[in-house]
Amino acid sequence: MYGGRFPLLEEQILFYESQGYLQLHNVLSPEEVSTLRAAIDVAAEDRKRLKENWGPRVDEGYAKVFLQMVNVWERYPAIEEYTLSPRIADIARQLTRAPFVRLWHDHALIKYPNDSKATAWHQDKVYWPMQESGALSCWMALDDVTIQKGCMWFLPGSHTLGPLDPVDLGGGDEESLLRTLPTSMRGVRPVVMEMKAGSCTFHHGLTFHYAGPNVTSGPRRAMVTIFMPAGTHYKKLEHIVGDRGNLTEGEEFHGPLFPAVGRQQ
Ligand SMILES: O=C(O)CCC(=O)C(=O)O
Repeated sequence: MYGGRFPLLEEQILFYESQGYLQLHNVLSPEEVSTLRAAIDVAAEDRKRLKENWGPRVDEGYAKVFLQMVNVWERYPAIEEYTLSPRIADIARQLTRAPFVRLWHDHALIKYPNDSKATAWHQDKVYWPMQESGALSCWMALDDVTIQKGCMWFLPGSHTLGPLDPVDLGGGDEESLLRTLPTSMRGVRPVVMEMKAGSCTFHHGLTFHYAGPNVTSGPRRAMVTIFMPAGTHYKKLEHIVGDRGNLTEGEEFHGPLFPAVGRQQ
């Protein structure tokens, strides 16, 4: 499962480079989607039954944004097969034009039906302990996602702004972006990423993104994998996955906690 390559056109890579995101349809087959979705459901059930956290210690406000289970690939072989899969990692490699990429972490993000808040507009890179800005996320829809379901939105070209201040992820509403953005971006319209399960988006770590609350009667399950281009260096910064790997300031990411995936063929 999840094998093979998903070759991109040069124009898709150029689009990603200029806009900071790319949407790709039918990356997973229906069978692959249901296998991964079932594995995520098992993880969510186990987490509840075992009274585990598997994510950041969060306050009430943040908990309503989504259920976040971090580094689930290490706990479930069925999820590991997806997270380290050549197909997804190779798309990340193509987009970053690197010889290979390394996994930073994965996380399953579930917005439960009629019981969630918006994910505030934010940039990811400002929370990541990396010196360079090339890392990116794959947001894989495991349910059909619409605006009502809490799909992703991007602000095209916002990765060119560079890192801005971190925000309170639990405190955002649709208007929050307008208050935080530099005036140069105020005329740019956010783009909405409705899509079918098995389709995904990739976004650059500096691209502003948002997801609304899930106001439907079914869950919004997404599997997110974050990749760093080869040669990314560690920067000391507190992060939800903890200080993994005992890296020192300026050291290149390496080792089994950050496996090299998606090597050039
Ligand atoms: O799924 C969401 O609500 C937000 C996801 C997100 O912020 C991310 O993948 O970086």
